[in-house]
Amino acid sequence: MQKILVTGGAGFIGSNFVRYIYRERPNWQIEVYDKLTYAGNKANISGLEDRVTLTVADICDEQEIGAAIARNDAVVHFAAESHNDNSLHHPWPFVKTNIVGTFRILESVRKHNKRIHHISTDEVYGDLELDDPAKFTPDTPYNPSSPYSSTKAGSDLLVRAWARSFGVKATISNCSNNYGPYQHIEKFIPRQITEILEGRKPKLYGSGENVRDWIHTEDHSSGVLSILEKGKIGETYLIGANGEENNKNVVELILELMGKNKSDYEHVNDRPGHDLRYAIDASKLMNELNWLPKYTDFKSGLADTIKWYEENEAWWKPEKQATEEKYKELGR
Ligand code: NAD
Ligand code: TDX
Repeated sequence: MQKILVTGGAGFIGSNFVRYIYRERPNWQIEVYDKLTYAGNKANISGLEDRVTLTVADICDEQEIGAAIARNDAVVHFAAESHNDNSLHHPWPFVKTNIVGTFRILESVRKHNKRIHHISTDEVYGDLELDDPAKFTPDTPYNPSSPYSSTKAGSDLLVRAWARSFGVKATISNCSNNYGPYQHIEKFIPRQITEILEGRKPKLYGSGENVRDWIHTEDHSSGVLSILEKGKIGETYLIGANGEENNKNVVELILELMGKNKSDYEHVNDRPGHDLRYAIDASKLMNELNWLPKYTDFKSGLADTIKWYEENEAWWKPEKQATEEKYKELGR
């Protein structure tokens, strides 16, 4: 593999993946293909220009995406509308980008006989009870709750059908909640860090008992590279790092790491249909492809992430007011 197309490569996880590949595969050329929505930012991939190019276009644009796929060896497909709260209020962009956009990509990789790795989420499996010893496995039935997760589930099913019916060389990964640098401040962890930096209190939805299975974005990147290079065509792999934490504990830890009183947060309206718990069993990826997460010390990963937001105020500040205005309308 010499040339890869990374859709959504100017977003949070995509840009971390681009940096990872730039470092780990010095002979690869990377073309980022990104519409630069509110969630995409050119600055996320700056400084890599000798081996990374940027094409600003929509994955739903048949001509543009077709030409980009034709000039590369493989596509890693991160581009999506990614925020659950947005999907509850404006679902159409989710249907369009996540389902129609993935359809366009599949038709093009089919035509040009290219390899595709599709990035997805553990949310396609729905949620688990707090006291359930079970975790999601690749055999867990799909049962998505929100417009976001249902459109991601739809995109996964399209990929599976194109692999089976047309022999498209596809793999899929479903990963748990990522954290790390360059994450948009609408998301849970960066929202709380930047609220504290602005002198306000963190905001916990509902009781705060909901559990997420946190993984550092570097570990997501290494999992994706393993699957891209060694994964079996047609297979689905789950990526997770045994990082279950409830939201209340995460908020308390952020407050403690930022030198504040642990109880200095507020409860706000809950998210409608709020999934209770996610948990990933990544043993297939570990056993079959010898993958292991490295950044499993959540406290130190969180401390590094806090430091990144403290040092990169110019990156997030321009988005802060508009993001909080959106939340204000929702009472969250
Ligand atoms: P993000 O919202 O930060 O980035 C999405 C990127 O896609 C942005 O750069 C945006 O400009 C681009 N994009 C959106 N619509 C587009 C379109 N129509 N055409 C071209 N580009 C478009 O999202 P993220 O958190 O980095 O998530 C990336 C992928 O990983 C998504 O597929 C998401 O479902 C998946 N995922 C995310 C998480 C998580 O915790 N954030 C966990 C598991 C899986
Ligand atoms: O201010 C907040 N307060 C709060 O309690 C926000 C923004 C969120 N929350 C809660 C809701 C969730 O239980 O924190 C948890 C995490 O919320 P999000 O960051 O919105 O993530 P989530 O809904 O879990 O989805 C994320 O992980 C799976 C990503 O956004 C998805 O793209 C990915 O597929």
